Amino acid sequence: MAFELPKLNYAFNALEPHIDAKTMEIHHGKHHQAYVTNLNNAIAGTDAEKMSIEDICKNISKYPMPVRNNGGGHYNHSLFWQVMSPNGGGVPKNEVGAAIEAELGGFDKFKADFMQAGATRFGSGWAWLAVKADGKLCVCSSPNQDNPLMDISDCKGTPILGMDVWEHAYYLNYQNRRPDYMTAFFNVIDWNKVNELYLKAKH
Ligand code: MN3
Repeated sequence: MAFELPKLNYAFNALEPHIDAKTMEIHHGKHHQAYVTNLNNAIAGTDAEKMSIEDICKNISKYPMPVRNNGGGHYNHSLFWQVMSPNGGGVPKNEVGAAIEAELGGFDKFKADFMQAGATRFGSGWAWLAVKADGKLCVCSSPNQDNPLMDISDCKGTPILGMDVWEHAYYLNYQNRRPDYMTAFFNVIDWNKVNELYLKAKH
């Protein structure tokens, strides 16, 4: 069973004005689709065809670079679409919100650290909120399409929130203003979904 491009739960224009429809359409239909197509080509005829994308990421050191880049691209974007919503934004009042207060110094400190992770990621990559093996939250970033699930990652854990800071995620609307895009991203974060992923990752 080949990997497939997941459908979005909302229209391309649903995240406007924070993320514009054209960016969403190209990002999902062209960029993510290319990761899926290239991943399927890279694993054709190998055991990875029978594995979940999570298990491929966890064992990524065993695979050649095209699997790392495109498998990461598929996993990362699949998460990215899910953690955004037209009804998103605000400050979480649920379990993950409590954990951010207790473990990351409060929401404002978390937001500053998360945006700093995205701002200081030179070139292309991702900022992450992840649950570490000890069940505690951490904020980090990764280059290219790497992610905290990968065995080669500097920061390891289960990602529950990912922010794409590749230029293709924001350039049409924000040009070089990555900080403006990151500020806008906070207006579409679906904290209900992040909480769902948090509770699942804790067990
Ligand atoms: Mn992207």
